[in-house]
Parts: sequence; structure tokens; C-alpha cells
Amino acid sequence: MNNIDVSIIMGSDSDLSIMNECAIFLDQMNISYEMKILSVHRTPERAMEYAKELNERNVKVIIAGAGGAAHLPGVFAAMVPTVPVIGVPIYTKTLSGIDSLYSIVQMPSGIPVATVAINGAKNAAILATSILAIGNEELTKKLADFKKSMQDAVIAKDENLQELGAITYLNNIK
Ligand code: RP5
Repeated sequence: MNNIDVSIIMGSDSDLSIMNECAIFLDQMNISYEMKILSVHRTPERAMEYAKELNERNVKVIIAGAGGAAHLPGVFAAMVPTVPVIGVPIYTKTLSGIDSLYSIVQMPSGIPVATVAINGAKNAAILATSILAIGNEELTKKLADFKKSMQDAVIAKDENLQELGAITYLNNIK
């Protein structure tokens, strides 16, 4: 079994396009991960096996995305009790992802899932990076550089707005 820092799990391949945003960010940060489709409803035994496996590996963060009756993050928080779990509520057509959000965020006391916004997969990866950066100077620097580049982008936009005015600015970004 290979060592990885982050396990990215999701309930269905219909979650993959969103959850892949985690992979893109972790790649940018050079953080090792693996991705798996696992359902605590449709493949309960397989999910339990993988949870057991994670307990034996040195995985540092689990990111779990699920939609609807989204039990995957909570069950993994219960089954892998010493590893932080970040839950990503996936948007649903029926209830706009509110179902996923409430299912993931309302964990009982003692079994937390750090829940990001609906479809907030990139933020889940950023939060995972912050956790992994504790005591890791190189990763802290990479994360700080990323935050700085975000700041610079906002400042550049404001400078553009001041220079062009709102109408020209909006015409330019159409
Ligand atoms: C959940 O059910 C999955 O996480 C997914 O978001 C949702 C719908 O799954 P599919 O019917 O698209 O496979 O378990």
C-alpha cells in the first residue's frame, strides 16, 4: 500500500467533476492523494474495508464528497476516528444541495466533520493543505504564495476598475 497524505472519496462518479477540483489544487501544492468512488449506501462493505485500510495507513486528511442523503463523510469520521474529515456537500437538483449540506454538517458531538460550502471542493483542498502545512515550512510557504497570488489578483482588478470605470471594465470582461 502506497503512502498518501490525502484520501479523496466520493459517493458516485456524478460527484467526480466537482471533487476533481481537490485533485487539481493538491497537484498544485505537490501533495500526494488518491481518489475513490465509494458509497456507504450502495457499497457498504467496500466502504468499511477502505475505512479499515485508512486506519492502518498514515493518511493525514480525508476529503469526502457526497450528495443528497450524504452519509459518506460522517461514516468515515466515525470509522477513521483519528484522521480529520472534511465534507463537501454536492449540489443536488432536487434540493439544491441543502440536503447534502445538512446531512454532512449536523454531526453528533464527538464526531466532527469540517464542512465546506456546497460544491466547495477547492476550499476542502485548501483546508487540507493548511492542516498538512502545520510544522511543514515548505508547504506553509506554498500556501502563503497561493494566498498572496489571490490578493494580487483582487488588487489588480481594483486598479483596473479605478482606471477604466465600471462600464468599460464590464465590457472588457464580457
Ligand atoms: C450520493 O448520491 C452521491 O454522492 C451522489 O452525489 C448522489 C447521486 O448519486 P448518483 O445517483 O448520481 O450515482 O450517494
